[in-house]
Amino acid sequence: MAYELYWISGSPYAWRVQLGFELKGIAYQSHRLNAGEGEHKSADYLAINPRGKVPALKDGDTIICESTAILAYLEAKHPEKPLFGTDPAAIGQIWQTLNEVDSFVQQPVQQMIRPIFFGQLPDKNDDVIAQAKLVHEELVHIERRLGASEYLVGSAITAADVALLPAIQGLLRGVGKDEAAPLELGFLPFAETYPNITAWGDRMELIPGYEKAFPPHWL
Ligand SMILES: N[C@@H](CCC(=O)N[C@@H](CS)C(=O)NCC(=O)O)C(=O)O
Repeated sequence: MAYELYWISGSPYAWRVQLGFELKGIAYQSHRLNAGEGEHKSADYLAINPRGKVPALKDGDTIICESTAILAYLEAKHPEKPLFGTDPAAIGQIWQTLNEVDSFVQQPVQQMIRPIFFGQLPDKNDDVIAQAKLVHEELVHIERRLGASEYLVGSAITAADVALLPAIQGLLRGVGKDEAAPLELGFLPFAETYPNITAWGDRMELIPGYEKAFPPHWL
């Protein structure tokens, strides 16, 4: 039976799972939910994920929610083309980085770009600036790491890279909006501020299936 993936366009958490499917070369049945119409809060979907959040994966009778858990589930079922490492040090470092991306990058990026996307400036200028400071603090660490290795953990793409990419793409989309310019958040030009992250992002865009996983409503 085919995997069934429930997702919303632009969700960084769903996007990382879609990238995981592409990297592993696994087919899935796509269920794109329309957030504007509240499809993720429908009774049918709440039966799959009672929190009404995406992504969710259905594999026969098995349902897995939470993006990182879905990636780990796929890894267990398809260990070829590993995304979670094969030796203890790499496995530990990948999980460490996944948690760091979620706590210290994705969260503040989300808090920073939401007010930009949802027309809440200038009221929320101070909040956005405060979150941007947190994002910079973390990107400095990541920039250093990507100066020392090709990917976040070693020389091959792992789940940590897959998780970081949508956060960076969301960040760039947010700070590139005209409304954000007066705030001078200090990210742009990104290639000058964070050259190693930019070069890593360019490599990540070469992932087979990158275009397929790209949020359709951003095109
Ligand atoms: N920790 C979860 C986060 C999932 C999440 O927050 N998804 C958002 C989309 S980015 C969502 O479904 N939001 C809809 C809502 O809360 O109404 C994961 O890793 O999957």
